[in-house]
Amino acid sequence: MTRPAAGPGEGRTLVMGVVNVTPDSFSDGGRFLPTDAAVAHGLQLLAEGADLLDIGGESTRPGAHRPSLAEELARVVPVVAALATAAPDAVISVDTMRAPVAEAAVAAGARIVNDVSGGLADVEMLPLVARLGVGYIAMHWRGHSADMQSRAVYADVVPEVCRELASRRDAALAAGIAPERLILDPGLGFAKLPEHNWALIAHLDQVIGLGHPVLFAASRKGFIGKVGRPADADPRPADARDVATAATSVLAALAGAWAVRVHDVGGTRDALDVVEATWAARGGRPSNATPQGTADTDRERLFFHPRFFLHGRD
Ligand code: PMM
Repeated sequence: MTRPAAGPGEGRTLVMGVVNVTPDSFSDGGRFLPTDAAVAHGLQLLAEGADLLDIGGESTRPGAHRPSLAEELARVVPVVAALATAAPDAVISVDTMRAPVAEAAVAAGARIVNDVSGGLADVEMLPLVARLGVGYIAMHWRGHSADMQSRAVYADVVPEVCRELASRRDAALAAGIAPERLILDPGLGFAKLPEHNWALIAHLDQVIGLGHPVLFAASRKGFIGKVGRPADADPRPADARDVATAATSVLAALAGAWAVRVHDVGGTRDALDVVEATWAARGGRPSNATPQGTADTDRERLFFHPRFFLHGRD
């Protein structure tokens, strides 16, 4: 698929800030569990330049067990509602695999459903999202976190992930989700060993070639903690992984990712501003590094109004 070239500052890769309202996420679990703390954190991420906020109440770290539906609703919905009220222009996505949580979060102000299962965990999810008419992020997924790493078996990871993701794309479209509202994600760290994650980073263009905007989410994951370390060394602690994460965000931006999902919004903005300044000095982005769905000519057909992208920044 050919994509239009964009001028300097146009079609930049967006920053999605993570607000985990969970007691057990590997990177920030427990820090933002009370509603007030989560809301304050979301507002802080917006102040640092987040274009979108992703609010989740279920930890998906390898081995994690699921909260009950009632628990997930109680964690997520008050935070979405409070942030939608405090920051009405903010684009909020809800990170959930459950249709009832998605429905309640959209009623509370979320505009995107981020479903790490790509519709596989809850058969009601795809028809619900189609009916609500909101954005949908479909991630590559092979099963729940409790035992997902046993499914990290690939003969050739990049084409296999692309094929499985394409089948989720087809299911989403068949359920009636509008193509311009569909975002794909290779699911780094989900049923993947470090070498699988690095192969997907190296060949992100093939995921982007599936024809939809791509969300890239490497932030603070285990394979980031291990990069450059001897095989038998402990990984870096989660909060010491942000520089390496920012390096992957730059690679994703160069490949034309639509957005990066990160914990460190300020540092990521700095890193992506370096990319933008470099493109500007060259007189514009090459067309193969222009994120799909954010170039000017694409905006007309997008559910995102440009001001959602540009609030407070341009
Ligand atoms: N990873 C996590 C949670 N949600 N959503 C998408 N779309 N893609 C991801 O890779 C993803 C996600 C796990 O990371 P966290 O515990 O730091 O939130």
